Amino acid sequence: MVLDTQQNVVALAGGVGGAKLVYGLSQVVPPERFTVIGNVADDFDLYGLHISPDLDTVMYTLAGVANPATGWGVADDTWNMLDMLDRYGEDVWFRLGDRDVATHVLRTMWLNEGHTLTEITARLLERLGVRCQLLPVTDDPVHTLIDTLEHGTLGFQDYFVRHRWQPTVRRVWYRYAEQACMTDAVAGALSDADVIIFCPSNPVLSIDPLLVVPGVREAITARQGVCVAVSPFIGGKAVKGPAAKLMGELGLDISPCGLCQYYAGLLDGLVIDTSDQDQPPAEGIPRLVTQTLMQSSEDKIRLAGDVIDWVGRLVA
Ligand code: FO1
Repeated sequence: MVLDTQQNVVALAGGVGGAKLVYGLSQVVPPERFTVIGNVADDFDLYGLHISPDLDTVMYTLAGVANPATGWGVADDTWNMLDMLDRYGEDVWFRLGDRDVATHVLRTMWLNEGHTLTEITARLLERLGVRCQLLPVTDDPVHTLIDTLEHGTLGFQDYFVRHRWQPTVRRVWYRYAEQACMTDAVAGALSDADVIIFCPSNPVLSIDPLLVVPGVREAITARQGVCVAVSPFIGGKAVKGPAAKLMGELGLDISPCGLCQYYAGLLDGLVIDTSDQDQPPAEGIPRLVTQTLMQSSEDKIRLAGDVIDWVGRLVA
């Protein structure tokens, strides 16, 4: 059911929750009108390879090869490389599947040849047969760092994977963000966007690292079209991952009103789950109440259709 939309739709996404809505949107928006802006602040180097987990999660999802059990990594992957690294006595805390490694090998090789992450991502997508655009927000390094009570400052993957997001978070910050440049492709996509959608990704760990890149927030504020967020919370809880725990530790309110405050000045609308419909509305921000839990492909496509439909009525 591809909608006959003439609207350019841009989704801001990171992580597994965001990728689910990206999949739904890719099924209802024509590919030439659909662009995803992806987070690179989770990127890191391991075994000499450059790994871009959030870009890969979105890319594998769009290509239909994502591991359905985890949401990250490649379906039907094997772990021979990891087993051998284990045999060598390496601490294999970050699970890189054999097929997944092919992506990191190519990305690292092309980076070493001087190509940008934007060019490399486009090339990987093309080779996987994906027709919409996935744009890293910047080609420059930005690193999410987490100040924790128990372990001091941790890199993102140390916090998220090695420590399974259990440490108490004191502060989240984005190293090198001020020096990073939004790419021309991202600037163009945002200025041509009729609809900007903040996917139900972790606001602090996935959406903020996009908004802190100089120019991104300004481009969204200067939009011609509308900008809406899909809440990642259902009944006051995160569907998956650390969003509710982490935002609680930072003293942030995860109610619909709290989310509108968090994205203050950016939103024309908020999509919330039916279980949150009794929560007070945020003044001046229209909302769509619908089922936001995405378990099946049908759920993802239905939610994407609901959002696009509603946004169309917001514009009219
Ligand atoms: N997440 C985990 O919880 N454990 C892993 O071992 C792990 C490996 C991994 C390998 C490649 C990849 O692209 C992603 C991977 N992830 C893993 C997910 C990823 O680190 C996080 O989901 C994101 O960075 C958070 O958005």
